[in-house]
Amino acid sequence: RRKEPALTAESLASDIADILGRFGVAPSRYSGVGRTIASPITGEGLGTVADSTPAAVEAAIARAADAFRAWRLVPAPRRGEFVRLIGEELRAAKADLGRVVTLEVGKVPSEGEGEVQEMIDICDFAVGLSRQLQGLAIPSERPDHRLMEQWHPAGVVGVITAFNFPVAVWSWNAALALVCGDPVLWKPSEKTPLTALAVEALVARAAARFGGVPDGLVQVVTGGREVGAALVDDPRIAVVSATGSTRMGRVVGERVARRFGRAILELGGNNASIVTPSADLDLAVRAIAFGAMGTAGQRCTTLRRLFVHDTIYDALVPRLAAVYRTVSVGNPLAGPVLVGPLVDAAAGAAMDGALAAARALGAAVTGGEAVAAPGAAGGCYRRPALVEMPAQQGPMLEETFAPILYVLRYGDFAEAIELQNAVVQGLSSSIFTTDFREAEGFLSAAGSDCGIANVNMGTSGAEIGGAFGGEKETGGGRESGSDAWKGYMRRMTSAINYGRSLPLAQGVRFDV
Ligand code: UN1
Repeated sequence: RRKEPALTAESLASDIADILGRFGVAPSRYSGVGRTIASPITGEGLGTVADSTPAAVEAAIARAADAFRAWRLVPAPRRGEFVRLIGEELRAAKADLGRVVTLEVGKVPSEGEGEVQEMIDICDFAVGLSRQLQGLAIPSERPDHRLMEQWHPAGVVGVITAFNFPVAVWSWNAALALVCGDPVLWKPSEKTPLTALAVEALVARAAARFGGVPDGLVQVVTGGREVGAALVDDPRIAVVSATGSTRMGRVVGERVARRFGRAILELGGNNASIVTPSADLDLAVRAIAFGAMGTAGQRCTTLRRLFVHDTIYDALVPRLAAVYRTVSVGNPLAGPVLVGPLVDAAAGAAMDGALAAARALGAAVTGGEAVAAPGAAGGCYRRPALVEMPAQQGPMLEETFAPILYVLRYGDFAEAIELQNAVVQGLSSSIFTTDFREAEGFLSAAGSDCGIANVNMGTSGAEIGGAFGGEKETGGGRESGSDAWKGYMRRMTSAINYGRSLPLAQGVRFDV
């Protein structure tokens, strides 16, 4: 069905307009007066999207608050049926929506489609969950009493997402929020509103099939920081789920806390892997390559630090360097490549700056240079960089959103764990070992301090079934699977007296 690879600005723009048109997005939404949305592939415009005005944001919040009053009364399994229909629309649109992700974010096609698969998966998960939002029945200490808890919808959920997973992260939040009884108001990254408009249209299709979805249940508002701030500060928004930098999350967390709202924060990562003497190096090389170079290093879970035991350093690191020298980098539309563009020139400059800082500290760098991509001169392409560091310092302590892997030797296992935990971020981590003491030690309370800790695999590419998020400056939030749904509901504890007397708890006497 696909035409020849679209390489000119006009053909990219018409490609995306074609898909959005088929989804039913009104052309005025992506081709009127507004911000120009550039494709990272060519640096040229895909369309224009107007920022929501303050009045429009206010109206959207009000509509969402109204929708809450109705949606919270719909039985949860019925709410699940709506999410099931969203999942169906996503299945049918997987190739097209994946293509929109590729055009707007520059992801290689399999990763663009993989992101849509992640949305489908969380919809399936949420459908099942819609029949399992269970509370507890708790033994009461008083005779003829029952103690129980229920989970009720929390209210409107504001979802602020980043450019790098422009649709999957929304779906982790939205699929749960919708079955939990909460309307969803989405502010996508100002770099990626087109994917959001595409998803909004697919949700509208599902809503039409469902019938009776309250107006304002799922909405998109577009724009920059001010639009996000309007959601963050509004007491009608019960939960603010924000993904992005630690700098952004600190502001969001403080402002939501000031009004006693609830924030779910998924912020920076500086993820590490440890390679021990017993590791399967073939497996480790592939896992490290995908973790560090996949998505051009622009995942919050990207592998950024590697600690390699002295005794295997010379067996592993030259092999990795060979991969870094040869991995295919280029225009993801022009042919199969593993590494596509960085999101924009600023990301390239940040990468260059981090590499310069590492070199100044004495690092040896393989790769990192600009790559010319035929037919995509305006895109920002960089060969991933493998950076052998003399010590863990400087840029190695920061998250630079680019494909840079800092490598350091270690001597003993305890030192490796200490190095891995010695950063402010705490998202993901992994160990390569066939020694069960090391594997279990890494997963123990004295091991990795991250929200995610894997064995014999990389740091990225989490499945939706687990709770996703991290500790320390990663923000502490959990989204997606396991019991992350509880973040989208309020807990009600109830004691019920079915007797004829009034025994007080703790044996207190109060006889009036
Ligand atoms: C992100 O980069 O914000 O675990 C999310 C992963 C993906 C999600 C990444 N499932 O790498």
